[in-house]
Amino acid sequence: MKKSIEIPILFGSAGLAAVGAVTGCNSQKDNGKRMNIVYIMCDDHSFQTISAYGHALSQLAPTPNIDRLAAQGIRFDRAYVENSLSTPSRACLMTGLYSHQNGQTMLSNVMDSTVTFVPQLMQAAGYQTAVIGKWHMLCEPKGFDTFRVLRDQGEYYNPVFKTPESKGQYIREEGYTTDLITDHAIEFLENRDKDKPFLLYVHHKAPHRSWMPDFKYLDLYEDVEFPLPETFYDDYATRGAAMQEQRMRIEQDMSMLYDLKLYGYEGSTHEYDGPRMLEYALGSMTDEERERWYAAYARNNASFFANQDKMTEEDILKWKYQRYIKDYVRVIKSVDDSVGEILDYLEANGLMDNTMIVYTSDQGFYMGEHGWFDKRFMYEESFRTPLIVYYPGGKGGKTSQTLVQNLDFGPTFLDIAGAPQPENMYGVSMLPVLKKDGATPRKWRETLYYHFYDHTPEHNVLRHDGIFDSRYKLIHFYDETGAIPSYEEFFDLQADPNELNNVIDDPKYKKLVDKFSRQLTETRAKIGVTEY
Ligand code: SGN
Ligand code: CA
Repeated sequence: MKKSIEIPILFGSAGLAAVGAVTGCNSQKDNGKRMNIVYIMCDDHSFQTISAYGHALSQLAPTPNIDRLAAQGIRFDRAYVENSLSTPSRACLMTGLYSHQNGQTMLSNVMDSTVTFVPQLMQAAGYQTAVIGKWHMLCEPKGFDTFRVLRDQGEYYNPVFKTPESKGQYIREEGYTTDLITDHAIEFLENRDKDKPFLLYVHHKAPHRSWMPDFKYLDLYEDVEFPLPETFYDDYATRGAAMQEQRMRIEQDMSMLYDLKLYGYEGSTHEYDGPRMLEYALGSMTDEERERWYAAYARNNASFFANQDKMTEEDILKWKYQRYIKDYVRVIKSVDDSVGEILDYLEANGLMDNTMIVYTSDQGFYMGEHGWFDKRFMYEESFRTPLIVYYPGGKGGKTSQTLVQNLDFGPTFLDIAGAPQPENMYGVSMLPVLKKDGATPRKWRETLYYHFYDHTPEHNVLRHDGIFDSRYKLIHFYDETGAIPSYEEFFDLQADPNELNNVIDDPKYKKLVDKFSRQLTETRAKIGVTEY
């Protein structure tokens, strides 16, 4: 892999001290004047499964607590990420920098350890900081008064956590991970230094693959039939090699045992359906839990095995879709409970008047659109992410069409703390938007830049970057090995919200395509992207 270019980092340790001087709050008591921040981020949570967003799926599996937050806050309909994958997205959140700036372009590479983290700047500005849950970066947590982080992706049951006290060791805890993360988040709120404002990141592991629900929800929605998305049978016509060659199809890339828990099924040729991946998923359960688990799925698998001989390929595909969605929304049920518990705590402790609450995900996720699961692409379902923000004093129940990106969290948090935004952060503080109940300020960005790099065999999505302005989207696909020639796609989301019709060669769009190509070139130059 080529090394990303060096960008000077504005704040060294002298800069951190300067932040304290600017805010005047380095060591003084804040007396609760500056706003606290609770940032809740799930892993792979689609907006299609949050009922406040109104999608058909979520109407059958509602999220009353996330909706409760939306009823008091702002639902952003145009919130996007800059690289739709966990580790890069987390690195962007933590540094306020694009992937090519912080070096965390892919899942597996190591980011530049000299880069300043936003929580370091928040600490210097007088905030108490904590992160609880999924960390998923190879570097150590930096800038936190306390942390409790999962190993790698984390386990769904009885996970191991690392804390400052555990001295590099991971220690196993008993319970369902979503609940443990919630309990530890509340523990932090309870035990924090009440003289300081706080920034708490609550990072759920859920609902990441392989979508393992809590026991109490294993039968939930069993009798519900979830509708197929309009693009479920997309034939990928008009679009290029990346779409044809990806490996994210429910039909052939989702495994019957590891992903879909059809234990005892004998027809699988999927590489994940061997003992190694089953151990990966279920290995942290106790023997008794594993028995309960198998018994629950045996009950729900019985009708599949009873009808298997009569099932066509399409019947099997539809069964896979139902099982996938059901397990996914069961996992979401626990996440929604978690949001409810955190809101209850903040309400009961008089914190709602002075705490901003964010609910979001590290990217979007395909719930069968284009026949897919997973993410990575700049197409809407993965590029776009849910974002709901409660900002004290706001009217509540508002929706926002303002174009925002995960790059904006760093600048927003610093703005709330009254700390300056480092020059190398290209994001924009959302504070003016929040203060105006979601309305777009007169001077606001017109386009967003996206860049995905992690072209690995697991889901085989070609590298791509692109520009989007809320209506038109230009995507440039390229292959770092040179085996596939670069090409572009262009979509008009007003005419074609499902992005089925690539109009790159349509003369009607020529002027727009040229304009977007120019903007893409200019943006790359402005922010220092050298690989594309
Ligand atoms: C794992 C998953 C992939 C997923 C990546 C990235 N496979 O490798 O399906 O795309 O994580 O996800 S699994 O067999 O381990 O479940 S991310 O959210 O961390 O970016
Ligand atoms: Ca993720």
